[in-house]
Amino acid sequence: LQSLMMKSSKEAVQSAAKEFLQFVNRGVSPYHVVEECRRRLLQAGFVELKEAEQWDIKPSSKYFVTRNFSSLIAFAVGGRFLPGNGFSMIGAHTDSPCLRVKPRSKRTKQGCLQVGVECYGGGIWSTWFDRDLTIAGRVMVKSDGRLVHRLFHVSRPLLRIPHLAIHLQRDVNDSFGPNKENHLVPIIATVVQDELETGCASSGDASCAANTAEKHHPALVTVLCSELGVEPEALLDFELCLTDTQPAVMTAAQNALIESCSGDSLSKDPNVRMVTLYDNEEVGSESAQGASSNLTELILSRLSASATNLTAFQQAAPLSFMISADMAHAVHPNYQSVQPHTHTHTHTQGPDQKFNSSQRYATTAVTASVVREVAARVGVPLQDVMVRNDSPCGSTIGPILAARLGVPVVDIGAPQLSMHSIREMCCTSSVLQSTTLFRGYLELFPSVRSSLLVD
Ligand SMILES: *[C@@H]1O[C@H](CO)[C@@H](O)[C@H](O)[C@H]1NC(C)=O
Ligand SMILES: *[C@@H]1O[C@H](CO)[C@@H](O)[C@H](O)[C@H]1NC(C)=O
Ligand SMILES: *[C@@H]1O[C@H](CO)[C@@H](O)[C@H](O)[C@H]1NC(C)=O
Ligand SMILES: *[C@@H]1O[C@H](CO)[C@@H](O)[C@H](O)[C@H]1NC(C)=O
Ligand SMILES: CC(=O)N[C@H]1CO[C@H](CO)[C@@H](O)[C@@H]1O
Repeated sequence: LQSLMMKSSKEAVQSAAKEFLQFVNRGVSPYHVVEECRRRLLQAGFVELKEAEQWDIKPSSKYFVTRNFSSLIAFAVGGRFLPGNGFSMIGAHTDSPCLRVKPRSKRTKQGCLQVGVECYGGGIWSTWFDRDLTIAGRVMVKSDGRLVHRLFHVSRPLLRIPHLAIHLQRDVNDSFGPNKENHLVPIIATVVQDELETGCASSGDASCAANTAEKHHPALVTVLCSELGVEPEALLDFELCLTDTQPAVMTAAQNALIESCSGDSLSKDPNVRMVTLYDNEEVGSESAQGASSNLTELILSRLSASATNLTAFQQAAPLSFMISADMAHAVHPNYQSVQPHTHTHTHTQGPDQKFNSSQRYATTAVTASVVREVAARVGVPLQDVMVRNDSPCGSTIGPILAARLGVPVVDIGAPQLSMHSIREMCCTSSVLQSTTLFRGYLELFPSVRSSLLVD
């Protein structure tokens, strides 16, 4: 029996990890992450709402709302929810460090057609060299006089940032610090150049370009237009990320929400179960659709609104809770001497609770205890992580939301290696552990809270 159980749990780990990979491969830009989440939510019976419209929210029902096509908030209303009751929330982000095409990207050097890019977030830029890169994002197209948002993703390789030969930089293995303006400029790959041979030859840069099509090499414009089926004049603007693959921790949170609605626990839930996915975390969260915006506050106050109970929203905050779900640093076997943690931990022994008393992470003794109780009830191991006193410390959306909403928050992360590389690495078991923990939290939080905490 035990070997059978081990086999089935191994299969569950594998299938959760495979599902996750599919999500990662589709979530090539914040817009694609939101589109993929939207597709899965609609499939699971969630109803799409618009911020600008009036809402008629019913108990035991499921909804979602997006902002700027790059942030998304999904929620399932408990059957016993009343204005003033709490919110069981999980927050994560849709963006990741990457190179983005500049608004005027055309560059030509030594007969090479190049695409000027901007660095978004704090990436390990050396990992972007010698990779087959492609482009994904959203394009604003003018169609019948209207502005239309179109998603764009080509799966074949289009661009490459070549390394300089070792013969010309003998110290490359000892020190490789690319200059972000001069060295980090991709060349449009031969695939596209071949396509270009049929059209006109491009040269020069974009300094005197008069329209969108002239700001970029025809090689790039041709790919955009042929994929979208539009003429170059219809291209108004775009936000395009260079991509190989991207991390997408939020899939565990959203799957947990969808799965938590499958039984009958939602009908007895006094809370609203919610997953919030924000854009712009990698650049500080200050934007119309970032965690610092009042998007969350606006949604929570709409759901708490009551004609007879004017302080319902204020009363909901202390009854609510948020898991800020990000990633954490696993101990690197090759760099143990510089490992930043005071607590040893590995990337296989469960999600980390992240602590920093200077509030770089929002975890408190109370929020950590609540999650420990949930984890014990659903059988997921947890680790504790804190950096050394002489090491720098990262941060997340956790402290931002804790401060904005006045809601207790815990920072949790699946341990990973190569954080912010173009190819990050984490243990396959992390996906199922995270989904199980998050689902358990969404289903159990109100009862765990009332059994543990005295109001
Ligand atoms: C939408 O998000 C993108 C990417 O973060 C940003 O560049 C853009 O300015 C945003 N648009 C609006 C209308 O907020
Ligand atoms: C307002 O809502 C809270 C939380 O549900 C409840 O405890 C309180 O009694 C309500 N107040 C009124 C006046 O309905
Ligand atoms: C959101 O921010 C705007 C601008 O600062 C402010 O007018 C509005 O009251 C805020 N809404 C909430 C619910 O905080
Ligand atoms: C906590 O964060 C502060 C601010 O970044 C940092 O100076 C400090 O070293 C961190 N300490 C620990 C133990 O994480
Ligand atoms: C760390 C390392 O292997 N450095 C080597 C990188 O390559 C140059 C050129 O062959 C060597 O001189 C370095 O010792």
